[in-house]
Amino acid sequence: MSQIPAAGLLTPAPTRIMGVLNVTPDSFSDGGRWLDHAAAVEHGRRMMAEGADLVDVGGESTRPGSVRPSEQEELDRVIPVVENLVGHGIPVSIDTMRATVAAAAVGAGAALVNDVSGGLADDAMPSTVAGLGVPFVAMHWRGLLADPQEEPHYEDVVGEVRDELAARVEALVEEGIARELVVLDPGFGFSKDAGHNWVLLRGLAAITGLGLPVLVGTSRKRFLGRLPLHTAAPAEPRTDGEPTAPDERDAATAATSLLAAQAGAWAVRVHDIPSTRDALAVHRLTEAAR
Ligand code: PMM
Repeated sequence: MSQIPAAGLLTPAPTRIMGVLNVTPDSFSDGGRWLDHAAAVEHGRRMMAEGADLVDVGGESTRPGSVRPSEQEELDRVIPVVENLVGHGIPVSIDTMRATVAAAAVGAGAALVNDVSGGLADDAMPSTVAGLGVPFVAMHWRGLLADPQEEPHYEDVVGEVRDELAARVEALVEEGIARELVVLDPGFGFSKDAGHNWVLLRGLAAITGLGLPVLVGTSRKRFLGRLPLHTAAPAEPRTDGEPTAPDERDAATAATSLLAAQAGAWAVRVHDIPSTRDALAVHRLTEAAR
């Protein structure tokens, strides 16, 4: 099975675009839309045509309260889609917390494993990925370790996320994953409230400063749904009214993509490709202007 070489995938600038493809009934933004395999593949191909660099295929929603699919259900959702996209020459990452799913997806040609638990949900994940020899995205999420109802608490969210990710890297390397294949993700919205997300976005350079590639996933997340309605309004998120619908958050997402690129992120994980593609082009052209 053809695979995109890891080295090519992880080269630093310019910031890459990872297109989100959730083959789930219940993801918060695109749940249910791509459960049909043909529609999922079509959407993956469209995102590539629009400017994505790789497609992140996931079969499990992490939305609070969602019921985990069985391992077989997850495999049935994602593997045919991975196979088909790879068959079209598309670089694919597999978004999973299960080692068996990661191994099957890489067997089907996926080039990267993206684990929102950072390898903590399944004891077999680190050694499995070490054996597969593909890059591994370790995302920061305390939710698996703490009571999910518990409010996230940080004295210094940037410093604590940085230090916890750095410790995760050491643990993963200890389990056999090559350091140069680890990608870090601060985990926007995962055991972080809106205030934490804004501070983390401002402090992203501390995460990229760890010297490993960084993936940023802010796309359509709730903290982008309550922006002030007027520039003269206080620079604080609104607390009144309904948040905007997830697909109305793409302009805000594109702005975060620009900030991520400025902070040196390796890639951004987004639902809407054109808005982020243009934001990243603005960044690149400004950087190159003389
Ligand atoms: N967010 C979601 C799912 N997977 N993976 C990484 N690495 N980073 C993220 O921020 C992340 C992720 C949840 O969002 P979705 O429902 O839009 O997929």
